[in-house]
Amino acid sequence: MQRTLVLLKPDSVQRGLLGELISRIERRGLRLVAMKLIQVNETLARQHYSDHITKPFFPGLVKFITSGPLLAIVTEGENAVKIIRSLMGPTDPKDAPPGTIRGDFATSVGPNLIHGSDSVDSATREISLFFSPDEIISYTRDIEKWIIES
Ligand code: IDP
Ligand code: MG
Repeated sequence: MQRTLVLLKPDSVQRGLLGELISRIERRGLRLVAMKLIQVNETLARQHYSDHITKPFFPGLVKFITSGPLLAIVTEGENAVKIIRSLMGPTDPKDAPPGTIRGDFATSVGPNLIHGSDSVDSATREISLFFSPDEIISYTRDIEKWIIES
């Protein structure tokens, strides 16, 4: 069982896509175990995107992610990290196939709607930036008793 951090970025809020995007995560079978609408400040933005600090797009990325409220979500389930990454599609929406979130709703690599942690280690780090342990509420769904370990 894995947890991963999803951010529905300020463009998702602005475009009224929160329900659509939450629905895609939920109906895929991942559980929403924490969720909050927040306005990210510059300190948190810089910590969250610290891997990209040397990239030319970093200042623009920090401006964008702090430009308005976003919805932060912790989602949990089998292979949650990879499943969210595949629901998102590639970083640049012009390479994202239809059926993915970026392939269905985005055109530009900046405002590309959604963040998902890229590994289990990143997920642990990023979740702890956005949520305290007591804000995460684990539960199971009855269907999960049929998961067969390989
Ligand atoms: P990811 O969101 O698919 O994991 P990353 O490479 O981690 O992609 O980049 C983080 C975010 O930085 C992207 O989602 C996008 O918003 C922004 N970004 C990445 N590459 C570029 C670029 O070349 N130009 C502008 N923004 C970029
Ligand atoms: Mg990334």
